[in-house]
Amino acid sequence: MSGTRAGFVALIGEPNAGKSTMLNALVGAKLSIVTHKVQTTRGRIRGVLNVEADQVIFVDTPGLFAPKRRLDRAMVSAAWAGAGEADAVVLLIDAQKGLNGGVKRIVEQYKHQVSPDKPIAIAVNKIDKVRHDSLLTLTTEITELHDFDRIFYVSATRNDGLGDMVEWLRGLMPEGPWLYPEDQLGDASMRSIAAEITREKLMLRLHQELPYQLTVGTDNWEDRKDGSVKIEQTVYIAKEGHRPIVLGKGGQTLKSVGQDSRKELAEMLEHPVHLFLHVKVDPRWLDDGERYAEMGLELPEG
Ligand SMILES: Nc1nc2c(ncn2[C@@H]2O[C@H](COP(=O)(O)OP(=O)(O)OP(=O)(O)O)[C@@H](O)[C@H]2O)c(=O)[nH]1
Ligand SMILES: [Mg+2]
Repeated sequence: MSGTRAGFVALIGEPNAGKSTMLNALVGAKLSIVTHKVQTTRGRIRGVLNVEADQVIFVDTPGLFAPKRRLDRAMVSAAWAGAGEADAVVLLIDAQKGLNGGVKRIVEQYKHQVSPDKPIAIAVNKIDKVRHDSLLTLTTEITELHDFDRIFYVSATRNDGLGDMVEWLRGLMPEGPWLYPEDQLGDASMRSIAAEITREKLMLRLHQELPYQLTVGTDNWEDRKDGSVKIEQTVYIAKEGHRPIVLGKGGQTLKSVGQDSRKELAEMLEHPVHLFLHVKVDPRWLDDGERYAEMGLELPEG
């Protein structure tokens, strides 16, 4: 195809703004996990959208917040790297929260970290949750805060308003050959998507700090002759004391996590799935480069 364009658009914003929901809606597939909790996404996740001759590669990023722990720092620097590498940036905000301190800090940091020539739009997300007259005041505040190239009002869960945003972004992509084949939706391996799905189910079942002190890796993947898939995964936890909570009474918690994950994986793969979850205490996983690499992150200096 001649006259093609291809480029990257980073989706950035506070934790829970709806970046992963938007990525999945844009691509029409669940590539990135979503929960109602903050700091769900840990690495950069690419999703590819082809419209006519244009290929727009969206990059979902971890939420931007004031990082404390080592893992948090790795996540936040991955998000800024995503913005730095992209051809255009979309800053998502939650319409219900408006321009809170977190968003203002992101805009300040953005001015220092990212070239002023880079196109940036703000996407006011979750407009299904607010009265539309409240958006008038918000629009004035946004205009005063920064000279955004565009403001979009969207609902990622309802796939509302995303079409206009895509139209604008397409035109910003550099001319050149496509970077992914036409039928490829993303770049994450099935092993890593499967680990993320199990982590999503753990995040939904477990409370307080626990979801932030565990990670999941896929150890083994076997396509069997009978058409089924055998997947073995390890849930790494930081403390022996977390084991009984992750397992639950009589192993019930881990069992239902496994059932939920297996069900979703079977639907996604369109094959029966046998999922085996192991729990391993590794007090050092939060400092282990291999675990970071599995999430597409770099281990920051201690
Ligand atoms: N009502 C409503 N909820 C939304 C919308 N978009 C996302 N959500 C919800 O907001 C929550 C957070 O969504 P995510 O997509 O995980 O947010 P995120 O920005 O990726 O969060 P992190 O990965 O933690 O940075 C989930 O419960 C979503 O269902 C929307 O347009 N409307
Ligand atoms: Mg996310």
